Amino acid sequence: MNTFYPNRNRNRNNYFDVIVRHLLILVLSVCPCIAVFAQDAENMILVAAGTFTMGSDNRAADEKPMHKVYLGAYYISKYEVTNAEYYEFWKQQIADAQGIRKHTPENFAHLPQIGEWPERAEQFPDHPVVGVSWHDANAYAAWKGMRLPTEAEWEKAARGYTDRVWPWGNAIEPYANTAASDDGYKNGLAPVGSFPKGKSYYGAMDMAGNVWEWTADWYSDVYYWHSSQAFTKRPKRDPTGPAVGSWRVIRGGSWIDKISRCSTTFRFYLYPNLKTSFVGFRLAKTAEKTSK
Ligand SMILES: [Ca+2]
Repeated sequence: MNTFYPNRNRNRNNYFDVIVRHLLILVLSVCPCIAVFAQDAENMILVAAGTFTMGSDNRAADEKPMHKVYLGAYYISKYEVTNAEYYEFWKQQIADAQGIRKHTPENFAHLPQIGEWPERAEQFPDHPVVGVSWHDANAYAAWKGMRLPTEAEWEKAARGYTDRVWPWGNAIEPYANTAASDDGYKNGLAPVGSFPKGKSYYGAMDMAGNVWEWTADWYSDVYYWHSSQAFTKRPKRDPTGPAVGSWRVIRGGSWIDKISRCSTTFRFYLYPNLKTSFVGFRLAKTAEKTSK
């Protein structure tokens, strides 16, 4: 009797382990993005649901006016996507008849501090990936089971609930990789996270400088004005930008920009198929709703 029950319990535990293991394999095979996201969870920041102030009354015309926007909970990358991370995506692309893989970053042989692809993935693994189009960024995000942040999500992650001019506060500080010569990375990219004092309210790194970051939204110079008007039907919750456009929004400034273009509200734009040495991206993901 004394030995029977322990054995039976052990068998029961073994059955339980087998069932759990098979269930896990089944779930992961149905949705591999769950596994990928789990690996990245530590580098994703949860931004709690709530209202924040979008835009500025004191700066460029397309940032006006300040208006309240509500966003549901979401995750945003702590860091810009790196060369090493993008390489994992790129190497499993299937090459065409000319040997060219889809979503290949642009080469910058004339900029040895950035270099050619894929050599720079090994040479500068922790640098943000550049030379990627908006379409490349979206393809990578989808591969990771995520997406690009909306312009509203990007701005909230950069400034928090306060009207910070820069992610770290309102005073100009050398806490970002910009065109300034005293930031330690003159004329080139910095490894992501090189400016810990420059972290945002939520702890996101390099939201000012290093590389501009693609967002999901189309650009419109009157988008903020339109969003603030009571008569429009623009959603005041989780807005996704204009319905149509020619350019995609990029945010945060870069290593070639003055710090004035690296503020939390400065808006800029680029044709989505362009691949430049100063635009990269970070990822976002909608947080699952918790049941009440
Ligand atoms: Ca940046």
